[in-house]
Amino acid sequence: MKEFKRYLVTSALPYANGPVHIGHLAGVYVPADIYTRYLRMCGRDVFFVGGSDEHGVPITIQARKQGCSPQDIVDKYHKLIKESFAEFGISFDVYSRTTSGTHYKTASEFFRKLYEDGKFIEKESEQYYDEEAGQFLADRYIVGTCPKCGAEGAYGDQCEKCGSTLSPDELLNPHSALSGKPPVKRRTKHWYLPLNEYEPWLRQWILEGHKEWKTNVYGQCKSWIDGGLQPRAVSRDLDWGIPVPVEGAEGKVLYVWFDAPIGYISNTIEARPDDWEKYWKDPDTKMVHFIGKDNIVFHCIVFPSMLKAHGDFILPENVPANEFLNLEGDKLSTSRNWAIWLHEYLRDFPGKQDVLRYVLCANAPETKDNDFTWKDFQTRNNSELVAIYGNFVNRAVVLTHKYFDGKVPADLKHEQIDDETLAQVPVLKAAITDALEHYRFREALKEAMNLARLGNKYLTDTEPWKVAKTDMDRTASILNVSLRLCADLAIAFAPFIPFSSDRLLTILNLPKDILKWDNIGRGDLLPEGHQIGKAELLFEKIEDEAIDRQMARLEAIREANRKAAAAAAPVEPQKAECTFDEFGKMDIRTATVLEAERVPKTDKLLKLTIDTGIDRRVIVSGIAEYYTPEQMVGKQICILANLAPRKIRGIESKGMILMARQPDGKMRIVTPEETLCNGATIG
Ligand code: B3M
Ligand code: ZN
Repeated sequence: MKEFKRYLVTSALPYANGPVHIGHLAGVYVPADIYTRYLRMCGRDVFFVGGSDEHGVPITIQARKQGCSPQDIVDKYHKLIKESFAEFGISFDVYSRTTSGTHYKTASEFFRKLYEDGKFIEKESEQYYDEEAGQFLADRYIVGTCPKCGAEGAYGDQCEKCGSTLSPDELLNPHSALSGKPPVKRRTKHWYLPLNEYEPWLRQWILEGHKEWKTNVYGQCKSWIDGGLQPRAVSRDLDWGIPVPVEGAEGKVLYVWFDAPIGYISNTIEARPDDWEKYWKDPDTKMVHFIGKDNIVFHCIVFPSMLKAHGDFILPENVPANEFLNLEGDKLSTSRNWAIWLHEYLRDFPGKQDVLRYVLCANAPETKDNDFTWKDFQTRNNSELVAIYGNFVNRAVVLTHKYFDGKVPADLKHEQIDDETLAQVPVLKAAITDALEHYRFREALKEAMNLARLGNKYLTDTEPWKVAKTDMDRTASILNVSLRLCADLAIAFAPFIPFSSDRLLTILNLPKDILKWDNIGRGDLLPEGHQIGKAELLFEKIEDEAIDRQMARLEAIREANRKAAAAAAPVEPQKAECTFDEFGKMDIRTATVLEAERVPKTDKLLKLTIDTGIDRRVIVSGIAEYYTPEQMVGKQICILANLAPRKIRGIESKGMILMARQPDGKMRIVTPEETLCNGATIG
C-alpha cells in the first residue's frame, strides 16, 4: 500500500438553509472527525476542511419562505451550523463559506481555466421561464400536480408526498412558484462539462483502480458509468450565485454543484495561503471525501472530472460515503421537522456531546440505512458508557484513593493474569487501528469498548477490594495495571469521544499531550507515586423521564404532520347523485354501546352489543384498529339500523356503525354533539 506524506480530509459542505441534525453528524461529520483526530494522534500531517454551501436554489427558496434575502439566510445558518459543529468537537482546520471572497476568486478562476482550455461545450436549450417575474425557473420553482400520486404542490424535480423523482415536463398543471402563472419555454445558453468524454478514464480510475471503495460507493459509480454519462450543465440562469466569469453570460451563475466542491480548495487557501498547494497538488497527499450517499455522483464522478479537466490537482483516494440515518423508523426530514437538531439536543442534554457522538458512531449507517431511537440512545449510554467504560475507570480511581491516597502504586506482586490482560492491549489496539484506517468506525469503536470490557473483567476477576484485606502488595499491582488500562482508554477513545478523554486525563492528572496513538499500551505514562486527581463520574445515567420527554416531543410532531398531511390530501370526490326518497329509506339513529369485545383471531373486528332504543342487538364492526373494547363501552354512536343482516365470522351483525374516514385512513365514530335518547332518528 502506498505511503502518503499527508492527508486532506474534506466533509460535505452543508447547505446553509437550516440547522444541522443528527443525520448530518452520523453520516459525515462524526466519521470525518474521528478519522482526522486519529491521524493527528498518529502524528501525521492532516488538514480537515469544512464549510457552508451558500449557493443554490435551496437557499433562495428558504429566503422566499422567510421573506428575507439569501444573504440573510446564509448569514444566519452559517453561524448556527458553525457553532453546532464547534460544540460537538468537530475539529475542522477551517470552516468557511462559499460566499467568501477567496471562494469567488478561486471558483471563477477554475471556471475560466476550463473555459479557456476548451473543456466546456456551449449549448442552447429550452428552459422554463416566468414571464411575469422575468426570470428562468429552476426545477424547484415549478410546482404542479404529481403525475404519480396526484398530490398537489409537487416540485419540478421531486414530489415530496410520494418521493418520486420528477422532471418539470412531467408535472400536471405546472405553474411558477414565483408568480403562480404557467411557465413558458425560452431558449438560453449554458456551458456543459462533457462527462461522456471522461467515461473511459473514469472507468479505468474507479472501476479498475478503486475496487477497494465501499461497495455502496463503488456500486453507485458503476451504475452511473454503465448507464452512460451525459454532458452536465455547469451554469444556471439564477440571480444567486457566482457570476459566470466570461463575456455574454449576464444573469448566469455557476451551478451550485460546480462551485461547492471547489469550496474545499478555496477554504484550504483561505486558511493556509502559503502552503495550501501541498495539500492539493502533491500526489503524496491522500485526499478523502466524507459525504452522504446522495452526494456520491458529485464527489466520485463530477468533481473528479472537473479536477482532471483542470489538470493541476490530485484526485480523491477514497470516498467513504455513508447511507442514511432514520429517526424512530421514519426518514429524517427538515420540512417535516422530523429530526433531532444539534442545538436542541444540547439544550436538552447539556454537556452530553460525547453520548451522542458515541451513539451515532456505534450505530452509524455505514453499510445500510440505520435507525436512531431514543431507547437505543439510553441503553447505549447506560449499559455501555456508564456500565462498562465509566464503571471501570471509577472503580480503579476510587480504589486507588481508598488504599493508596490517590498515588499510583508500584507493581509489587505481578501475576500471570496481569500479563495476560496487558497482552490484550496491543491486540485490541491493532484491531482499532485497522478498522480506523479502513473507515470502519463502528467496528473501531466496538474494539475500543472491548478494551474497557477487558478492564472491567480484570477487576471482577482480581477483586482488589477483597485482596486488600490480606495482601496490599498484590492490591498495588492490580491497581497499577488497572490505571495503566485507564490511560490506554483515554487515548483509544479520544478520536471518538474527545470530551470524555479530556475529563479522564484530568482525573488521572495527565497532560493532554500524552494523547498519542503510539502511547496506547506504553505502560509508563503513570509512574509509581504519580498523584491522580479526584474521582469523578465520566458518564451519568440517563433516566427514563428524559427519554420520555423526547419521545413525547416526537409524537407531537408526528401528530402535527399527520394533521397537515390529512389537511393537504385530497378528499374523496362526491358520489353519484341520489334522490331524497333513496336517502329516506335509510334508518339512521342513535344507539349506545353496552358491551364490546374483540372478535377472536381478527385484528380489526369488534363485536358490539348495543341499545338501539328499539332493541338490543349485535353489530360487528371493523373499528378495532381505532378503538379498544374499553373505549367503546358506554359511547353513544350513530348506526344504520335497517341494513340487511350479515354474518361476519359466524356472528350475525344487524346494522352498521357510522364512521368518518380521513383521506389518510384515520377513522373516528360519529356521535351526536350532546347525548340523546337511544333510537333518536337522524336525517
Ligand atoms: N450542500 C448537498 C448536501 O448538503 C451539498 C453538499 C456540497 S459538498 C461540496 O447534501
Ligand atoms: Zn407524488
